[in-house]
Amino acid sequence: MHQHILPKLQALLTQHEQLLTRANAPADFYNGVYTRWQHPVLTRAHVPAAWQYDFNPATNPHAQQRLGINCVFNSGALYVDGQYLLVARVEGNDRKSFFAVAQSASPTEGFRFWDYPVLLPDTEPDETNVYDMRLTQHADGWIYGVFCSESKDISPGATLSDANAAAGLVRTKDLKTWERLPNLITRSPQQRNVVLHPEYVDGKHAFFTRPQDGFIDAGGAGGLAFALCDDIEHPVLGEETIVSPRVYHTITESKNGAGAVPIKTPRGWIHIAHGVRNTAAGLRYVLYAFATDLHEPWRVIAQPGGFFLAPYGEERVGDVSNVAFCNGAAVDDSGNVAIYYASADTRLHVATTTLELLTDYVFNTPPDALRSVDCVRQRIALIEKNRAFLA
Ligand code: M1P
Repeated sequence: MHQHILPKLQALLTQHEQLLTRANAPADFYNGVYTRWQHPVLTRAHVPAAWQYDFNPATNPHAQQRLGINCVFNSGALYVDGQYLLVARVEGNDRKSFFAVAQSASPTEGFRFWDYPVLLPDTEPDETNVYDMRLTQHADGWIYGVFCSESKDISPGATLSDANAAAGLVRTKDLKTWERLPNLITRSPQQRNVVLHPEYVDGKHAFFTRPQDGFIDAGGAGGLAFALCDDIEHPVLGEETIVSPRVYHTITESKNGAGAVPIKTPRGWIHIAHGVRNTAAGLRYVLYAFATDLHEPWRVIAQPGGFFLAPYGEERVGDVSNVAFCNGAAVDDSGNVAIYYASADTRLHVATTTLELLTDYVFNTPPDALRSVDCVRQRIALIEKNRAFLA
């Protein structure tokens, strides 16, 4: 029992502790590729009350929320020394996002935010919003965070809502002290969903990028790309080569983008990315997976057709409905993989799998046949193959 705290705030602390100690369990969903879990791993209810309420009865006699939290979602992820570390996107009621570290010894439950959110070095005066940090444990010894650094477009003719997206860059050894490096300079007018590859390529830092013409619209930009950087402390990217293109009448038609940091397996790098299509109800975001060559990580060597994970059940509904988004996965020493994905830009879930299952999925799922008639042929071939087993 805390002394001198209003009863309502005491009740909030008790509820919060109950939530943080709640057990999670596999959900009633099966596809043989990954396990979904019943409860999200982070929601706005996981954010400490001390971040939202003034606990002094003299200045907050009605126990009102002063700085509300709207949602917790897209999160970078690391597995270090038996601990799962998430750098989540937390959004206040004021629409501004910021980063906060949550930690657990379990991939699926018990995540607690550290005492304070991350205060990034304030080196970009025009920056209004930051979000979607990808955490890369790089071969150079640093942990890098690459995130979207958004600023208002103040060029002549720009409307009130026009904005510019750039890739912000920080590095740290402990997720506590952050060194901010300059925002990436790329040849694209807008840049979001940038991921630093964990190994050097041709002796250089290598990035997966997503060139785009507009803040929201990809425009003429071709898809998820790859580029090299000569000097990480003055990051200017060279030519961006398309790795995973947008394709008509597929899950990537409107746009796509890199998600989690590529996962190394004996057969290749496995990528969990997102693809976007348009619908009468707005954009639909799903996750898809592919593999690239171990030595030429820009070269796709396996591309399953369709989505890997799409919003399911209650995941469909939230602030931005029909969105599944991933910017972090953690792999433990035994090859267990925790894929952290957000639903509807509102809360963060986990899907658990293994390197073996992911590899099977990526290398043995048929590619998209691209035309309905060929998709039916593909399915008939599967049915024919199964006849002997079902007779
Ligand atoms: O609202 C869905 C997602 O939209 C953006 O992704 P993209 O740049 O591919 O359109 C991001 O802002 C992401 O945070 C968000 O979840």
